[in-house]
Amino acid sequence: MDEKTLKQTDIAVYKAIQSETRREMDHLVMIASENYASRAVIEAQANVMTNKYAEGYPAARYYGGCEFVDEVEEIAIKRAKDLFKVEYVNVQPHSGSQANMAVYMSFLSPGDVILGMNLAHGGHLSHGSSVSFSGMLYKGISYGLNSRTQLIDYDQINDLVKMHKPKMIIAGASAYPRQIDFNLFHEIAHSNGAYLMVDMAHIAGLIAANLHPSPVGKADFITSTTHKTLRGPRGGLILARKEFGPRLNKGIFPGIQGGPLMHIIAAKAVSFKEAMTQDFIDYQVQVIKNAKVLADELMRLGFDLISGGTDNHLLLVDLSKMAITGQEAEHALEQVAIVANKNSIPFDKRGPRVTSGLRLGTPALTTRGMKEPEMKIIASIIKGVIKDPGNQIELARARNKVLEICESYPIYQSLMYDKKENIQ
Ligand code: DSN
Repeated sequence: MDEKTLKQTDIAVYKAIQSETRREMDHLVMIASENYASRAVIEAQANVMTNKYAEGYPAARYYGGCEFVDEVEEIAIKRAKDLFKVEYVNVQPHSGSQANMAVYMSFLSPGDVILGMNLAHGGHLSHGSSVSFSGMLYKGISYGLNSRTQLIDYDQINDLVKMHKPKMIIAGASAYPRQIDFNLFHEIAHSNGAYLMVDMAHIAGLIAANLHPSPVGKADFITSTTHKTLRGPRGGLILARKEFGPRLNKGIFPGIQGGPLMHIIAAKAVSFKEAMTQDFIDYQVQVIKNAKVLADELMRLGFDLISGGTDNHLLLVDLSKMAITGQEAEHALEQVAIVANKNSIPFDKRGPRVTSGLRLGTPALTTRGMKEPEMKIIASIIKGVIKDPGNQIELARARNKVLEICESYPIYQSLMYDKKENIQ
């Protein structure tokens, strides 16, 4: 076989990957759902298991030659069970949305009512939004935050449950900076005969490190992604009690997926091993400390934050009283190599493409080793940029400062194929 390198085979893709590696090195990644997977995780997903068809489950496949992919899937399942202390795990979902879809397809019928968090209040598309399969196939009702406390309104959830009798209640969020009370969700679901699904995608790493209460034992079904705070490869995960296993397995395959991505499952296994270490716990402790310092510093500099702070890895800046939209803030920050995302805030008067909010997260910065002092510096850069986004001199100064920080906390140097190469 003619073994050509990627560079020889496809220079365009090679260059794009080099440029992305460089971008991830010299930007401050503050998108709350992103992280830097370890070199071991990245190596594990670039392997020959991408070649293997393995429809079915370990020791019960529809293809021959599965002995080694069986090994990898069994390792991944065992590690995830140990990590989250749960009876059943499915590591095959290609994404968080696929994991959610498999749960719905396994336990709901089209037209059933589901109650999830409003997208504009921090929920996720796949929790019943009308533009997602979840709101097209099922009747999505949504709860939100209390307008005064800006915390999840559990009284409203109780009222909505009584009124709409959902078959499933969904807890979990993409832009909620506080702890979620899974006990209360469990009580409401249990006393009203509804299933409880927790989508822990954002906080899976914090839960694995015991820094956020676990939904295990409270929720009937738990779904997650593996690439956010959990810091694994891009993918999904389902956890549940053993009794639900057979239906959930069928829900994923043959229900909504064909062959599992065995190379990604190998990388998931590696990330679960990493998540069982003291280093990982220390990392998650620092993620939360960094978020708190960033929040306190931004508030000291005059910013409003939804709920007045954070308990987890993210914060949501309320720009509604400032002369800038979420979209403009995202764009201005990008000019100085800070990557974040605009986000709707509760009761936002602007649409989802513009928004009045900015979501900021600390998982990726913390992976690079940044701590409280850097958070203070970054808060002051953000203030300078957002308060005066048209000041080109200030923007250039801020960009240099960001580069300096990035150089002091290097990442992925060993992944640059050719460090000297000039990438256009
Ligand atoms: N899109 C993800 C996020 O950014 O939060 C959620 O799946």
